[in-house]
Amino acid sequence: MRTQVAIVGAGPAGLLLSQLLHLRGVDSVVLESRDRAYVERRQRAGMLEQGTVDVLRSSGVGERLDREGLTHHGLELRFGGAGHRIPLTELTGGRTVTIYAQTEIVKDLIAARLAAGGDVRFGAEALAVDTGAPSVTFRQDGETRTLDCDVIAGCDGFHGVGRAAVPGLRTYERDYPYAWLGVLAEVAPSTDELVYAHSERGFALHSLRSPRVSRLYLQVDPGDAIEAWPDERIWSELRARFATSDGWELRDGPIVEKSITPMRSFVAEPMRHDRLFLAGDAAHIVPPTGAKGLNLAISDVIVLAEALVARYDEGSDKLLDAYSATCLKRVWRAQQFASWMTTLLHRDPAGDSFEHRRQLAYLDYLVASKAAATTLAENYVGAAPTL
Ligand code: RFL
Ligand code: PHB
Repeated sequence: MRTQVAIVGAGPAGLLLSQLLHLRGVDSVVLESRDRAYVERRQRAGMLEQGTVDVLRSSGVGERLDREGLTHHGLELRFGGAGHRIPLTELTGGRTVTIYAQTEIVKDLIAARLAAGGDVRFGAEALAVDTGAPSVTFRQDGETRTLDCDVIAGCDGFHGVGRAAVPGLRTYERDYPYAWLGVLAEVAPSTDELVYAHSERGFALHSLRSPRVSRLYLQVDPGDAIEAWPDERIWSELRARFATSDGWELRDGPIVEKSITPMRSFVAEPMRHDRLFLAGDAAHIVPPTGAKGLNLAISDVIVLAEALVARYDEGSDKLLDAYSATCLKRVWRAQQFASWMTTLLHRDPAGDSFEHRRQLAYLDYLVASKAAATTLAENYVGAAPTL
């Protein structure tokens, strides 16, 4: 078997890369260890930067996104029993963010690749990558095969095999003493815009999926088992953390999915070795508070697709050689923002009251100062993807 670009992983990074290359006449094969239903159902991100929306549109997968995506012009910071709106669009020269679930992006991209005759293989687990040959050994239907290629794209997420093939990798890591319990509930959202709530009981986030489905998150202990959180306890804790002095009410409804995710910051450098290029969660993880993970994965593959096209069309390796440094600049900016926003909003489990007062002082400043609010807004909406 042979292709130009072997892509490991059918998450948003691998699928969009395959689509971008296809549109520019470059062949790829996508190898995905899970089955299609699993990758289409895996509940994750939902907040898209404008640059992400723009690239999905220009890649021919924006139709449903335009119909069903929810455009947002602001967000709410809630603390001390009151809500404060940060007018994102006003503070960023007209930029917006869009709520459209990662599951839907993945479905749209898979449908587009398959409709165009693309080779996306589910149940195909990459076992090893040879960065020099280059080739990927994978197992599908009980058979072990080798995919030869010009270039390998390691889009196989944090637990994939790509990163392990980079010798001399330098990693930077930070763990946080909290985790997120995420729930998907069949109930109309109680808010039009996202609510990031800081409270003495811990952080909570009210996000949305559609006019009838809400997505909510709760700061929990990283050691907590999901069994410790029956639905009733989740709703009562959410109610307590979102409570305002003006009687705002949280609507509840059936919880259809819930899971606990640890929080970490992680960067692996460089994002390239030989003919292997890492993209998305394979190379970096951000805590979800700043909503940057999916957007970074998309931005990596935009850079990678342009660089590969320059190589095939013009014979130039200049952009490929700059790939790692180009991506890492944006990655570190996002790391800084995500860890800042995380530590600003979460409760210190040790109950450090100095830390709590420091957070409240900064939150007061954020909503009182246009300069401070603009810093938050600019980072939240994200810069346009750059090459
Ligand atoms: P993915 O999505 O993990 O996809 C990797 C794919 O590779 C497959 N794979 C393999 N395939 C073949 N052979 C192997 N050996 C393989 N090993 C792994 C896996 O099965 C999988 O299909 O990585 P990708 O494409 O880099 O995408 C990254 C995003 O998924 C991630 O950054 C975001 O979901 C993070 N994130 C958020 N990002 C945002 O931008 N905005 C958000 O609002 C946001 N919220 C979140 C989030 C992540 C969360 N969790 C659960 C981690 C909220 C949560 C709760
Ligand atoms: C989501 O809708 O899943 C979401 C939104 C904002 C975040 C994290 C997750 O910061």
